[in-house]
Amino acid sequence: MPYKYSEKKILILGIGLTGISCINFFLKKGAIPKIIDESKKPEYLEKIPKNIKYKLGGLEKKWILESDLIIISPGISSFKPILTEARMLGIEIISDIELFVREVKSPIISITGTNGKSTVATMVKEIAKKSGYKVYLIGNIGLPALNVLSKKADLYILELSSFQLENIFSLKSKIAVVLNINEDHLDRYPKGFKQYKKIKLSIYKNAEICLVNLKEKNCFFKNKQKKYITFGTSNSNYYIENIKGNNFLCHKKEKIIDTSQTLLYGYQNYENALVALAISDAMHFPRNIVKNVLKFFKNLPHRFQIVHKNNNISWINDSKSTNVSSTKIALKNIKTPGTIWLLLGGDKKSADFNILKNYLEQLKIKIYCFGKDGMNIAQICQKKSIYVKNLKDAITLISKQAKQDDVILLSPGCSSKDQFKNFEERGNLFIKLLKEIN
Ligand code: UMA
Repeated sequence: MPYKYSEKKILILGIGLTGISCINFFLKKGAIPKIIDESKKPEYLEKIPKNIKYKLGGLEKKWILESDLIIISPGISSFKPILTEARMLGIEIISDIELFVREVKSPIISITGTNGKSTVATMVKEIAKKSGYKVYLIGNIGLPALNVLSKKADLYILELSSFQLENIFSLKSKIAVVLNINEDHLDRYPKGFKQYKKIKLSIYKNAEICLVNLKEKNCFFKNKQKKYITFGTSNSNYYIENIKGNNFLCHKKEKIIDTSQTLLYGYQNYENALVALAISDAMHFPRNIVKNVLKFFKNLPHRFQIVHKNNNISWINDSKSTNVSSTKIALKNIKTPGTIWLLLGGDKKSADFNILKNYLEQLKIKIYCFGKDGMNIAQICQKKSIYVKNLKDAITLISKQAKQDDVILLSPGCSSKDQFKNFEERGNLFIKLLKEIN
């Protein structure tokens, strides 16, 4: 039975990419929603069609409590007291992804994890496309799922954040994977990491095939009724084997890809490619296509990308590092006799940066901490840290001191929202500043 929206009182929370995609969806369904935003000047205000009523500057209680159905944008916490009250009154609160999955028939591959989502999802999309599929990669990657509803598709790849997963109830993935779960977004979850983890693992609910990371305890998931494929450890179905310093992506004792023959950079990208391989096999994509795509796959922008090399000084843009574990991963990849100049800081979202302390103490490193939590982060390894106001000040200082074999790494471990629009703007500024110097 198709869902009927036209007779419902519908309210959308958040005038962003998601909110606008929801308005368009409902108008096509013959329903006229209302929309509200806590900001007085939301970025996408002008995209609201003329016949849609909106309110700005707060979550209008009356509008919320008189609704039948509320669609919540991922950036807005589901745990706000007014939303708890609404739920208790029986008002349905769902995400745009829930609306989407109620509509589509084609298979869905769902990908979540603290780090690596976009890379794995993009790898799989490229492989699917080359295998002849009409495929869309949607969700947290930046393309709202509802925007592709009118297009014909054989397959959807859904990149899902924990924010989106909070309000998805009918997702039935052909394949679901949790890549990893590390501390992130703790400022969002009243019950802390446990709650974040539970929400991430909810991606496996109703999935036909669960792809499970055996290397990470946080990712363990078991349900007797389900079909599993495992990855991450030597006794998994898919694993990485190191033979004489070379890393091979393997499946059941067979070496499939020699990573030294690829353009992949950073161990985390071998792990990402391994998951893409596992998904591709489960989808029966031809192996020769899989191998070819992964061989030529380059790191996505702002994800541990070498953006400049001069006088044997490397500049790495890892602006997508928005949590402390991704900074640790980036540091682990750098093997140099020189000094690492780390740019760290922004909004740490209540994360505990002390987990880096021992590690930083062992490294030949100088840390420039900037942004909202820069001062606080500089305390964890005081002797090696210096607080600066912003990226520009840091780069000016570093450029005067960096020598041959040094690596300048922007891997902030924090959200960029305190000083930038998003991580892309932060990474682009890093590139602009280094180009001015070099
Ligand atoms: N707003 C409020 N109250 C709040 C928070 C936000 O009213 O407490 C309003 C803002 O004023 C703004 C609107 O909500 O006008 C924005 O909504 P949004 O933050 O949900 O942003 P969208 O533009 O709809 O983008 C969202 C995702 N944003 C977030 O999850 C924060 C995008 O992920 C996603 O690409 C897009 O939908 C399409 O699906 C971005 C992201 O930062 C990339 N994701 C996080 C991450 O990757 O770590 C989870």
